[in-house]
Amino acid sequence: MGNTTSSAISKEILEDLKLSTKFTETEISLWYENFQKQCPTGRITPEEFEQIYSRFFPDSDAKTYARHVFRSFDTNDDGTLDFKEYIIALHMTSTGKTTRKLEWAFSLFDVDKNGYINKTEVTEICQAIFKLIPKEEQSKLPEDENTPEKRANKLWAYFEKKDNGKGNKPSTSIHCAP
Ligand SMILES: [Ca+2]
Ligand SMILES: [Ca+2]
Repeated sequence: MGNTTSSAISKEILEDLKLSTKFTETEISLWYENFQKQCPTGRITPEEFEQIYSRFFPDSDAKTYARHVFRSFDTNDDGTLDFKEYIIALHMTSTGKTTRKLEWAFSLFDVDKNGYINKTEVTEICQAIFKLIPKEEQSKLPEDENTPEKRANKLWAYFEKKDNGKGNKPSTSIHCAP
């Protein structure tokens, strides 16, 4: 076994992640090792991410949704997920606090990343989510939300009620580093 061949995680990233996720140093280091094994390049491409998602949803089309999720976590917009973005994603979708999850949900819906959510964006995400639901289960959905459009209308009505229809901005900024 060769030792010290894999580069250790940088102190700066480690400290940063400890602060923003509350994962322990050991946890982060372990994930880093795994990440490097699975992703020797240190970056996850959208295609790789789609494959990961497809494994979770073998009976449906997870591609579109995976692409949106990928975009929402690619905070520096370089078209790949690096280790830091990946850990934040992991944190957000598993153990994240509700407020954090809301921030993430916001960035998921804000397709063009302009800081506002419009109805087209809500419809787009609802369509992507619908593709995750296997056909036979779609037919069992309640009458008022059994199509992406109905679901989007419902969600949009909820947003409008909250914000008097003036477009929706998050109360806290989404992508600001500590
Ligand atoms: Ca990135
Ligand atoms: Ca937008």
